[in-house]
Amino acid sequence: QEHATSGWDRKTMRRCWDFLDMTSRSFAAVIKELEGDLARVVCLFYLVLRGLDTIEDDMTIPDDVKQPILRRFHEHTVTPGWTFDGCGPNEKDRQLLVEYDVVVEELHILQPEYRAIIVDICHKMQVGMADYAHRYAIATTGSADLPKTGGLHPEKAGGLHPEKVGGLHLEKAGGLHIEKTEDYDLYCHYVAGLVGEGLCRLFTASKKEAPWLGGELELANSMGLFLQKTNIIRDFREDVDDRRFFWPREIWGKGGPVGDLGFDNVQDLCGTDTTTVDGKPSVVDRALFVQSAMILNALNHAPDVLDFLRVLKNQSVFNFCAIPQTMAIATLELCFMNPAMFQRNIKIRKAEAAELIMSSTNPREVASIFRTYARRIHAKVTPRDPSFLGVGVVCGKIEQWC
Ligand code: PS7
Ligand code: MN
Ligand code: MN
Ligand code: MN
Ligand code: MN
Ligand code: MN
Repeated sequence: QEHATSGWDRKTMRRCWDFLDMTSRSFAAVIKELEGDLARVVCLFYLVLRGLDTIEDDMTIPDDVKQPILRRFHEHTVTPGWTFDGCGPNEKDRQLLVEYDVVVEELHILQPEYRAIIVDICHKMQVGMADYAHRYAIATTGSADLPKTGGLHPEKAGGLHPEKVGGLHLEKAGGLHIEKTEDYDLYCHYVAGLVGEGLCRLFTASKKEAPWLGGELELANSMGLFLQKTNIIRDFREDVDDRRFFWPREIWGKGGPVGDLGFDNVQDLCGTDTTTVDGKPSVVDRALFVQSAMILNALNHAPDVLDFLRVLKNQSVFNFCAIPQTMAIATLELCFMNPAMFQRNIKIRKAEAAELIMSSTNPREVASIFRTYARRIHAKVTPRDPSFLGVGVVCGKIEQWC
């Protein structure tokens, strides 16, 4: 049964399993452990979104080239023989797109109900990615015609087209920047909240989870946002070096949650000056206060995560959902008050990750892991930090959760 639904008898599906190992550091193991046909279905879902994300991430593709590829990706993904070799040589997952026809072929023999969910989520995500990439391209070419941000609703945000904006020809290479906290949440909804929604719909379609799980959009969104925000916090330096500014100015700028201690330029958060003048916090201290505000913003999703995990029935689905979440809270604790995060990529220790994988087996255990990390975060926050009270409140909520 397991063998039949995993597709090991087909050359194309074997290549897809190879690509899962090649493109995913964290998800490959938990996806392969999913029960029955869910392993293959989620593997293909992952590869479709990984393909799309590889195009989004490639900052060497100019906006006017990237826009039409992103906006038609849901068509390409079901077009027999479609491949793409336009990614730069440094794009780590470019080979997946070079041989993308194997994913297309497997999607064609997938049950139509599963395929429809995958294509629908892909379509919604590509629109969001294209709109955000394009908004940056306009901002950096100096046009005053910056699209209105806050009002962009996921369903309505399909209307921007490169050639239509102020008659500008956009040659600038890619990049991305976010101004408002609500734009940050919407971007994260597109690239991760929608993944949560799609996964819940796939779980429901497989009959391994309740019929109503596919409709739990709010909690599914929080599951994605908690992972995505953690990734964006940890990868700050790498992303800034690549011209990706995900941290909203509303949080790191002056007059935000850190008030006068905010910055004028986002790059300045990487400063290493530790001198205090007339008792004013140093650059390093101010950057840590901004970091606290970002981590507090992410931690606010933690109660939803614990609520979500409580409703799952299937053990393999539980492990798949829970392990990335416990890794995420451990990563937030590692980043909290850690100035090294602004200089290089920091990662939780192998032994700590192994311990988390082994103990993320049921809702009570996961809540206890969250409690442990919440306490460690609470113990590190200083009363001088503008997020002091907020961190205390959310850590209290996590500790009280039962
Ligand atoms: C289908 C498992 C479980 C209800 C490629 C899993 C990149 C954090 O910065 O690879 O590119 O290296 O570290 C994943 C909800 C999505 C959200 C999003 C699809 C949880 C394209 C994961 C993975 C929902 C956009 C990968 C969101 O991080 O990033 C499947 C429930 C892809 C989940 C991206 C990020 C995922 C991400 P980077 P990573
Ligand atoms: Mn990426
Ligand atoms: Mn991306
Ligand atoms: Mn982009
Ligand atoms: Mn990242
Ligand atoms: Mn990465």
